[in-house]
Amino acid sequence: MARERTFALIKPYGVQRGLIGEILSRFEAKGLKIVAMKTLVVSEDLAKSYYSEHIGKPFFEPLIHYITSGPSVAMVLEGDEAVKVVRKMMGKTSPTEADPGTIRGDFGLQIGRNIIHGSDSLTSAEREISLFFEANEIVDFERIDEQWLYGE
Ligand code: IDP
Ligand code: MG
Repeated sequence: MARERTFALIKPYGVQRGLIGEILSRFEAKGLKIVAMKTLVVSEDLAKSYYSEHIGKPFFEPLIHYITSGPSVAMVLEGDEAVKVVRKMMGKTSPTEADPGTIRGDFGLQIGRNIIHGSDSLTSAEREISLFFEANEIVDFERIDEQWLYGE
């Protein structure tokens, strides 16, 4: 299994609905390491680069409007197969299809008001991490429970 870093963003409605702590505690309890994190209001320029894969789709403009509408919390999460693990913990894109027990399945109803984003591949993770963080904002450290999480 490969140790990976992935990018996650608690979107404006997740912040406004007071779900930052709930979401972070799920990631921490899973064993993922939060190696970088910040609160920011995503600018229009950043939003357009971040969601460039969706340019031209009918939901692109509303998505940009939503993501820039208030503070978000950006983070880099590290752990074995972190990209896949975070996607599974988030659940399907549509909150009405996402399974109970997943973040989207538990805390929302509308696809246009998703409360969280997670990178869909290692390539996207690298791209998104570099859009939101400078290299010196990402911290290498060991959690005290790592030998219990990963073995020797
Ligand atoms: P993902 O967030 O599960 O990776 P993407 O297809 O990358 O899903 O879509 C990015 C975001 O765009 C979604 O989180 C959602 O907020 C929004 N979105 C995707 N599809 C639709 C749609 O059909 N209608 C409205 N918003 C959508
Ligand atoms: Mg996506």
